[in-house]
Amino acid sequence: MQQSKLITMDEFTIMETRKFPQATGELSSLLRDIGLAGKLVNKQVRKAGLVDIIGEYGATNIQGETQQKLDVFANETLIGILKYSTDCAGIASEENDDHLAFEDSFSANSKYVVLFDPLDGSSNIDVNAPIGTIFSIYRRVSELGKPCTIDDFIQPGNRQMAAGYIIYGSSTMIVYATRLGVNGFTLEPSIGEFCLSHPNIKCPENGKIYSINQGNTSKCSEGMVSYLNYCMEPNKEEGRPFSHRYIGSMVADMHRTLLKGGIFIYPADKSSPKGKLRLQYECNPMAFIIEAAGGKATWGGGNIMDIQPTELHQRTPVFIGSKNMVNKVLEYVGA
Ligand code: AHM
Ligand code: MG
Repeated sequence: MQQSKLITMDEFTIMETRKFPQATGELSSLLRDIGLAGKLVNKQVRKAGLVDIIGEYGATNIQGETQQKLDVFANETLIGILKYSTDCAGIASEENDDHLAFEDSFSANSKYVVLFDPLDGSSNIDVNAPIGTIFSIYRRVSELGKPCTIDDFIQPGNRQMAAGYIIYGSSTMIVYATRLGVNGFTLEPSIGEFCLSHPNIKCPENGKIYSINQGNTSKCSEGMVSYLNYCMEPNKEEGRPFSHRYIGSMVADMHRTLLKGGIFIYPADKSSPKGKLRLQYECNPMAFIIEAAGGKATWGGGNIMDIQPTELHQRTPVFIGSKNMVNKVLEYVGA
C-alpha cells in the first residue's frame, strides 16, 4: 500500500509515546540518539571501499585527519552521543572490557542504560557485505542520582525496555522493538531521516530457510547433526530440503529471518562449548525483537531472555526465528 505521507522515526516514536500518558519521552529521545549515531556510522561505512584512497586505519589523510577502523569509530560515536544524551546513565559495549558510568548530573539522574555491539560482523567490511549495530535498552536498577553500576548491565533480557539494530546493507535501516511491536525505518539519504517503511513487522510462524555455519558440523552434537540432516532431507509436503543461507553477519542473517521467516542458529560446539555469540550484546536484543514479532528464541534449555547473566561478556548458544522452526529444532537438541 502506498503511504500518503513519510513518517519519520522521531514522529513515530513520539506518536507511540502518546499512547502512554505517564511516559516522559526519555525512551524516544534515547532512540533518536541511537538513530543519530547510526547515521554517522552509516556515513563512514559508505566510504569503506575507499580505504586505499582515503587511507588505512591509523594513517593520516591529505586533510590531516587520522582514519579510524570502522568498529572503533562506531564504538566511539555511540559512546560520544550517549554520553552527552540527557537520557542515558551509562553504557556497556562489546568492544570495552567494563561498563562506563556517565557521571555528570543529567546522566546520573537518567533511568536508562544502553548495551551495544557497535559494529557486528565487522569481518564482512572487506567484502562489502552487510554489517550492523545492535542495541538494547534497560531501565537501571541502581539508585537514581548516583552513577549506574554493573548490576544495571547484568539484567536478564526479559527486562529490556527496547532493543533494535541498524543494518548497513543495500539500504540502511533501523529496526526497533518495544513491547508494542517491531517497526522498521529506512534511511532516506537525501533528507537524512529514517522513515517508516516496515510497520508492525511479524516474523512468519513457519519458514524454509536455515542459517548456520554448517562448516562446523563435525564439531556439533549428535542432535544438531540430525537436525541439519532433517533440513536437507527431501519432503515435498513440508517443503524440504530447506534453503541454507548464511552471511556470517548476525544482523543481516537475522534481518532476513525476521522478514521472511526461518531459523538462525549458533550452537554450542566442541570449539565453543558455550556458543560464540554474546548474550547481552547480540542474543538478548535479537530475542526481544523476534519475540515482539511473534517468533521464538531459546538457548536449547529455555528462553534466552530468562538467562540471568553473571558477567558482561557472557556467551550463549542461540536458536532463534520462526516459532515452529524453533520448536522443531528443540525436538532434536532440547535439553
Ligand atoms: P563479531 O561480534 O566479532 O563481529 O562476531 C559476531 C559474528 C556474527 O555477526 C555472526 O553471526 C558470527 O559472528 C559468525 O561467526 P562464524 O564466522 O563463526 O560463523
Ligand atoms: Mg558482534
